[in-house]
Amino acid sequence: MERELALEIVRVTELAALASAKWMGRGDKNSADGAATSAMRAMFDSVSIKGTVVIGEGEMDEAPMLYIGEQVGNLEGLEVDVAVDPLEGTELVAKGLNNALAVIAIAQKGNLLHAPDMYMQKLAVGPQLAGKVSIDDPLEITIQKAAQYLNKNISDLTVMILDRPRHESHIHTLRNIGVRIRFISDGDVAGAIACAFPESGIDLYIGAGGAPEGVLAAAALRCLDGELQGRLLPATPEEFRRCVEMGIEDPKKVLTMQDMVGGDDVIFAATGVTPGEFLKGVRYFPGDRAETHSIVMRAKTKTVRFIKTLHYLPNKPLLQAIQE
Ligand code: VTB
Repeated sequence: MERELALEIVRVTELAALASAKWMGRGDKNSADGAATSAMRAMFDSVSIKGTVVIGEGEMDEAPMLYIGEQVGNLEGLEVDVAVDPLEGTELVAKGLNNALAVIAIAQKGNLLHAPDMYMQKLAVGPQLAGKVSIDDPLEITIQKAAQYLNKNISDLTVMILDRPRHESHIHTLRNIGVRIRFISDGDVAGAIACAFPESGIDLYIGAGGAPEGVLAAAALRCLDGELQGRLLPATPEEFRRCVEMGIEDPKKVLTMQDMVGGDDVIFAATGVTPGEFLKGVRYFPGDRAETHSIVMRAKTKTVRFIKTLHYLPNKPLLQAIQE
């Protein structure tokens, strides 16, 4: 993939973040999501790709735009798979809580897993633990290995997990072992990626969250030398069938990084909507200015760029069109 694409993509996540940030704390997650989605869709038109959405806002008949199968980009460039979450953490924005992101991953056609909209059991780690732990191990063993390879006391390890009743047994185990826990209410893409940034203080991310979010986090972790292992959790025969229809022959198998993000390259971009572990949120300044913080990276070159952008809002016609 051409490296220029990385900078084109980050402009798309920036606009989605700017659009949804207007809704922070206003208790309306649907409007926040709608604004991000419209902005992302509109901005994609200027990107030089022939993209097909493989992870998006829903099925063709469920979502008005950025639905699975939709063509995006100027349709002249390279044929790519596009995974989007215009607003990862709609509830976070509605409540003004941390870790909401606008996210895109792009890979050459056929290389991103078409993850069905269901839960995925996840284990995410940073570079020091990549290849050293297994989602098949009991949690106690994983924690012991993490302590050993990170050269930390078990009581100094920090595990991040979504605060959900379905994680009761994990939480019970973690408390018995005596590790520290950081609960999040939403936003497991940011949570999983945080493991690759030592300054976040997160050593492991575990638990069941959205499968599409798992693929997005895996794309980021490929660029950062981290790892995410996943296992789909089809809850009904219907969900099981859906996995098979989407080309996942054995829905219960462990999904490796290569299963989720194949090929030799992937581009990942995210812009912070609310403040987070590794990105600041959108902030507004006098004179119609707004600042965004983004990360954009490529698996092939492993370049990780943090981009701080000062936008002049009156010069953003696409944004204004959405807000009217
Ligand atoms: C996570 C999280 C998302 O959904 O995937 C979570 O990353 C899991 O679903 O931000 P439940 O809310 O059903 O537990 C979100 O919180 C929302 O998509």
